Amino acid sequence: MTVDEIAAQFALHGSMGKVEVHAGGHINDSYRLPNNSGDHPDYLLQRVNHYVFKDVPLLMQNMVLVTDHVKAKIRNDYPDEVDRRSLTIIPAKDGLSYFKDPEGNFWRVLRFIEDHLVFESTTDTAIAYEGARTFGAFTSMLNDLDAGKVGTVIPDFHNMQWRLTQLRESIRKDAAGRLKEVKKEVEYVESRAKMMLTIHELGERGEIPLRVTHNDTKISNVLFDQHKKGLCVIDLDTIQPGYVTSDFGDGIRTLTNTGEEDDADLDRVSMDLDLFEAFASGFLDSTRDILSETEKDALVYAALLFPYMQSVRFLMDYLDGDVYYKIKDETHNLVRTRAQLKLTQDGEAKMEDLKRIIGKLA
Ligand code: GN1
Ligand code: MG
Repeated sequence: MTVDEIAAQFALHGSMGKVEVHAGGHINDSYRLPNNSGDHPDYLLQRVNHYVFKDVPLLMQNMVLVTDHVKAKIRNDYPDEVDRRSLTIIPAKDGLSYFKDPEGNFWRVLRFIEDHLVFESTTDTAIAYEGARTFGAFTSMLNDLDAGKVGTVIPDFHNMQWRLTQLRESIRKDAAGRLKEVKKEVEYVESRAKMMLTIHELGERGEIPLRVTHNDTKISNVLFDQHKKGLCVIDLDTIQPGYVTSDFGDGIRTLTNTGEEDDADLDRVSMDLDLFEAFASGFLDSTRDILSETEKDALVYAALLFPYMQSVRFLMDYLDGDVYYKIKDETHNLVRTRAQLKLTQDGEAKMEDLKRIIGKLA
């Protein structure tokens, strides 16, 4: 089927212009459907990657539940801007939230949010603050949505215990014969394993609650308005039950790094304390009233856990022979592992500062 034929399966209003490829995102494919009728919106058509997301109907069920919940809150605070501050899922003509084509691909349509800005990364603390505040507001709006009603899209996604078990399995198999190159990295990972299970254990003991979490809180998953104020959280694919530390920790991991996620020059990789403070401040300004003291105390561990968990995931993929992440060349996963370990080590060296900043803000 052509993209136009697929678009025609959805309950769209107006008359659609020529389909345009919409850049951004490493996992799904997106197309913008411009509307020639001025009184109807443009749409965003997306093919959801069903290799990464094994149960797309469940994913879409979560997305409907969460967007309905969030919309009801936004309608209260911003009655005129509901469609700009939350995602709108446009159903298929048969009423389902997705369309499955004859080849087995899953498609969905969202209302396109006009005049937005996206930041792939930033060194501007005001943008960092706004992004974090917007993610935190999302967490807050979902505070009263029972996590038991939301399905698990990727089992054990942020389960550190399971990630370590998987890594040890990959070490044992040494499928790609690369273990000899990563002895130092494995040693470091093992030396920190106990500390990195702190959050997992708090969760197991029920001391931090399961919430509905986003699980991919990079700054490019917030849309901003023209005044650089946060508008709307996007990319709801990984929403599932989790701990608040996931959304804080992955935000810190992606935002505060002064280098790249896969920087080969480790001297460039460090945790920027001003960006850390800006992110923590924005996140806590919108979650302070809903988080427990134990959750707040756990945030500082999340700042180390997420670079560490990401290095474990890259290291495992390197040992497995590059089966999960797309790579540029055959050292890519090793370079990524080292960069994320450097970020972990730098965070660890700054632990007292991180604690002081969170203590002051919490
Ligand atoms: C993947 O493709 P992207 O950037 O949204 C991964 C994340 C990792 C990230 C590392 C479903 O996310 O968990 O943190 O790469 N998503 C999945 O860059 O595995
Ligand atoms: Mg994503």
